[in-house]
Amino acid sequence: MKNFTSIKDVADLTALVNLAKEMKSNPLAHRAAGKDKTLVLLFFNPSLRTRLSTEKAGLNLGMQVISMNADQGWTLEFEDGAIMNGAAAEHVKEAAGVISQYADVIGVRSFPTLIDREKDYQDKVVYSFMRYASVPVISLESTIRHPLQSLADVLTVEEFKKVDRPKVVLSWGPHVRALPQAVPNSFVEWMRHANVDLLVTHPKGYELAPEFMDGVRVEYDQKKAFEGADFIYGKNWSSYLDYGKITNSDPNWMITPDKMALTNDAKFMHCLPVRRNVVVADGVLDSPNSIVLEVANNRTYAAQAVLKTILDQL
Ligand code: AN0
Ligand code: CP
Repeated sequence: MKNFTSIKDVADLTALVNLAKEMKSNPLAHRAAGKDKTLVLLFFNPSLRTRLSTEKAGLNLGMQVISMNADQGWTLEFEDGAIMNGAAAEHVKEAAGVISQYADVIGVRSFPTLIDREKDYQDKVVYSFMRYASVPVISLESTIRHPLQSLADVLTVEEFKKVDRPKVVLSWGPHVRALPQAVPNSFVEWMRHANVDLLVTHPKGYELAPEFMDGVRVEYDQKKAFEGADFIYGKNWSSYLDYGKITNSDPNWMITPDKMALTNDAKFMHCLPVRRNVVVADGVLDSPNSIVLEVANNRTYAAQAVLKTILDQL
């Protein structure tokens, strides 16, 4: 694994999940792996979980960790051949090259514009860093994917499943703001490589990009989708078809205890942050079946497995 931006960078998912389990059982066992190595994390957008869990993963491996908020006052140019007489003070060619002088591994978070679909789906920020950095790059949630989240999601399902091939339902829920499709895109991309029966439910108009959904089952009746589910994964996303728009905010799509009662005593998962009583009702988040904090805990070990794999190859 040179870089980590999608499932395509993973040679053996089972082996990576097993490594994450091993990290969880003894988080400080590999402190020598990252000795004298520096992890630099760049955040073009805010983060609570990704920032703290990836920092902690690096620290657990003995790395030195530097995080930088890159969301204000530092505008980069990403276009080849640009005449830089606008707002951007620096080209990613120099920026990625310079950071590579200080870092052994670089992490980058960059959200979509949700305005220009074609441009967003080129995932330019993370791929530009990969192209111009001379050290490995990991995605801390790119424009269209969130692989560290998805690895933690696969690990969590693996830990909590009661049957060999559980029914996992990704359910859209309403939200007041337009959110990226990165988490659901990635969730689908990873779960179809895991041993699960995957079903996606959302209102008409919220279909995800065909490049992620090819062959994945969709059920437009949320209640029907919940029947017999072993895991419900709640998440809002904005429309891909009417790009970046909120085309439906029907409160009847909120995930409620009544709907959870239709499942096979399903565990409830969410990547967080979550808006209570908008996406998901208190009664679900506060129930014993909610494992949202365990998902967040697993973010550390997902990141630690990825960093360990990369460090071993430096
Ligand atoms: C972000 C998103 O939906 O992609 C981050 C979640 C991991 N969520 C918000 O901005 C609320
Ligand atoms: N789940 C997740 O990535 O959360 P943050 O946006 O807080 O990092």
